[in-house]
Amino acid sequence: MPKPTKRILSGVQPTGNLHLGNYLGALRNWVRLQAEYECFYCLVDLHAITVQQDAAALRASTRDGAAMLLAMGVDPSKSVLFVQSNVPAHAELGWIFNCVARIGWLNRMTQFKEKAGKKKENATVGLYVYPTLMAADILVYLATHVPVGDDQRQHLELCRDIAQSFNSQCGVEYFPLPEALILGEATRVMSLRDGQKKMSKSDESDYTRINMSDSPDLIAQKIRKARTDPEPLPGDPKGLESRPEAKNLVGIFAALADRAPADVLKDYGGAQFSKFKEDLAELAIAKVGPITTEMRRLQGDPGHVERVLHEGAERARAVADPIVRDVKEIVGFLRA
Ligand code: AQP
Repeated sequence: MPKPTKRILSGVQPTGNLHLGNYLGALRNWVRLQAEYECFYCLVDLHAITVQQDAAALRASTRDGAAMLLAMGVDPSKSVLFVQSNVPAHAELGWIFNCVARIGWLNRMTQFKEKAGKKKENATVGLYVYPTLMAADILVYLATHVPVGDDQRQHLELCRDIAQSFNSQCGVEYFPLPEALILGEATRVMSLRDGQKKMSKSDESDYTRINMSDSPDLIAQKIRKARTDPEPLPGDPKGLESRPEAKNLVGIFAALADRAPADVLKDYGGAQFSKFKEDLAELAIAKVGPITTEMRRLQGDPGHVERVLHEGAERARAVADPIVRDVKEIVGFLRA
């Protein structure tokens, strides 16, 4: 079988609301990359259960997550959209990779440290081995490129280490070394309340993020209340150093407007935040609003969303299953 040269895999957790960080850091690029790559996009529910979930809420947010991705422009006639747990090959390869990755490698993962926090001993084993499953998600399609936000850079490096280690341990050139695609002006969108913390679904305060399902009024209110400093905006990006909240808002503006931050500051250098925030709110509402409307329409047609996911899982299994069969052969498992 010829190996793909331009194949993408990326995933998003179906937990809670997708936010502007997910959108600008990753999901918007998913849509753009469809023109150039063969794309596999999944809702990673196996990753979601690394922390405790309510079953009914998980099911509902998986459906809603799929509706949101379709509303953003993921096109099932171009890309394969599916739910991770519907393709058992991910978990099978994940186990094999648990037997390739070293404890020392996982101990270096900063996301585990952040998510487990002070209660490390109480975190699930699943949360600890999250990056080996993520490597399986990617490599079970022999994906060559992975569009992600900057926070996933370290996990991608681990995925390459696993691929390389598997290849050399088994004396094969089977897995590619996938490249991260970290694209755009907002690869790390920060919390609206703290410019040092990433915007995140699991932050307790809803005012730290703009959800893709927020109403226009709520978006405007959150931007008005976003933390800033008392200085006016600088005339160029150098003036944003050591002003994390200002830098974040300018980055969000630039990404939404598809402009460089320097270009945005040409218009706003010397302006007060009140004026800038008003324009930012207008821009965010103009970009997010149509997606929310389409998402609501799709929520009213769950049959369509389920059909897309069912067909996506079939197409994903057709690619992943033969790859796992190859891997089992390479590892030395007896065929059934
Ligand atoms: N703040 C962010 N800025 C830029 N990109 C981001 N991503 C997440 N947050 C930001 C990117 O979104 C994609 C999907 O992320 P995910 O839902 O699978 O997991 P996550 O990175 O753990 O997202 P959250 O919001 O931080 O979820 P919780 O709070 O549950 O941990 C990824 O490509 C990610 O890089």
